Amino acid sequence: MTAQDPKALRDADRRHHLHPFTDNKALWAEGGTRVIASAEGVYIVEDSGKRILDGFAGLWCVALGYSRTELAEVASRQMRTLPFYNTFFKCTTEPTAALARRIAALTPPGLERVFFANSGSEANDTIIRMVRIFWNLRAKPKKKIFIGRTFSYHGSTMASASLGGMAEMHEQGDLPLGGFAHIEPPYWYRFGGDLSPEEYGRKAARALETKILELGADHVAAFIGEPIMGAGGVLVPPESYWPEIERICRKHDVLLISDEVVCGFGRTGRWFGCQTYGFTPDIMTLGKQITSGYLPLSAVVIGPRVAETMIQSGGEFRHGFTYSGHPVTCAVGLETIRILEDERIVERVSNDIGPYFQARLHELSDHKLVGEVRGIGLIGAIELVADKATRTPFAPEGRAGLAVRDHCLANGLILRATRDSMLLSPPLVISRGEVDEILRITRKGLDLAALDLAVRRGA
Ligand code: PXG
Repeated sequence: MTAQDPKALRDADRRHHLHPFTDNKALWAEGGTRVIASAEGVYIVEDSGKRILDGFAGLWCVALGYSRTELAEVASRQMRTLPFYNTFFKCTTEPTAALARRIAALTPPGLERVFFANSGSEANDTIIRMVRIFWNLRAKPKKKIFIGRTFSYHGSTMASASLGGMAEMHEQGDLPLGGFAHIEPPYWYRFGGDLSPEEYGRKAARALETKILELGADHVAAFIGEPIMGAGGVLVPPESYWPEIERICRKHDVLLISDEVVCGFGRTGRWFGCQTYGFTPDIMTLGKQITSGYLPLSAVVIGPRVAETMIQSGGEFRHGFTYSGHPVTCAVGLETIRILEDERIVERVSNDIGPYFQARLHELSDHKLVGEVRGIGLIGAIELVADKATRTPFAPEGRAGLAVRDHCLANGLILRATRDSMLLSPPLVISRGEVDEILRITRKGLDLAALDLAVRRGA
């Protein structure tokens, strides 16, 4: 089986590969997998040679695009110097310690201690364990419950999927586990009614206080949220939301966790989403763009309260992964940060390409399928509705989104559909011309989907 033998390759995939987040039966009935053979800049290339603009940065991760040979060179050099060593038995490696120091310098003051893992899911699992240890050490062993939000995604392990609020995920594996609760997300367009965004932001935040009081503050360990909810639909909170969440967490002595797996490393125009929204978490989850997606790496960044309690109390932290602080992934993380800094990419997202992308995206508001356009920096969503005046969603939910997605793909653009919101998070290095191409294809996809939907409705 070689790259020249596409049929054998697809056959191997069909017989032996169980795909994540996929209906593995329908997949083959619907024509099977597409083989991505290579990539260049912001484009992926299928084995047929077809080039597709990746409006989704792989899976929210390929910040620097696909052609950064510096990252490959750093990985290769590190593999030849020290391909692996563990960080368990009083050992460290140069890239591991150096990356911990870089992350501590970039994150808000006080968040200075870094634990490494391989995925966002593992990092969030780690946080659950860590927070439980923290409250036990603080002699508040009843503080165990985590509060998350409906629609949110924090990972796929049993515990991180319990933190998340996706009902379809909870249906599988009898989730959530005990000790997890959820509140409404700040989704003004869907739930805001007649309230202004700012009024609604405060109301959505106060759902946290209501839940804390219902459970009893002495039972609530932490609240977790993404600054902007990504996979759940790019839910951009009103400005009033996070300051109120922070106030409520402090008032009730509930730890505040910012899951920055999607928002981190420049996506929103600051290094981290919590900086964009002006709050200081006790703990942060980092992943994805930390290596521009070139290798799997995640990190938990721990603020002074939790870090000092855990460290000063002494005793072993009986938790870790074989590849925690892997020298090759950490070297690639360091190089990613170097490039982001040297090329002033985060500033560019804030001052130049981000505002340009948002302005062009908002031009789609005039389309008859588009109820709301929302976003900041290089993250955005276009929400489709059946009736703009009444914000009535399509029924059944999801069909319109898939129609737009499929038309865009056929015309050379990848974007993602969550319910009927089209999500975009292109590589941070995207050019204005490539943004124009995203918008040209998206408008075409919307026009074609509108025709399909009109036919189905018999219009
Ligand atoms: N937190 C957030 C906010 C995420 O978006 C995770 C944690 C888990 O990371 P790992 O590395 O364990 O996957 C994520 C992951 C999608 C999609 O379709 C999004 C993610 C993963 C898979 C699919 O948007 N986000």
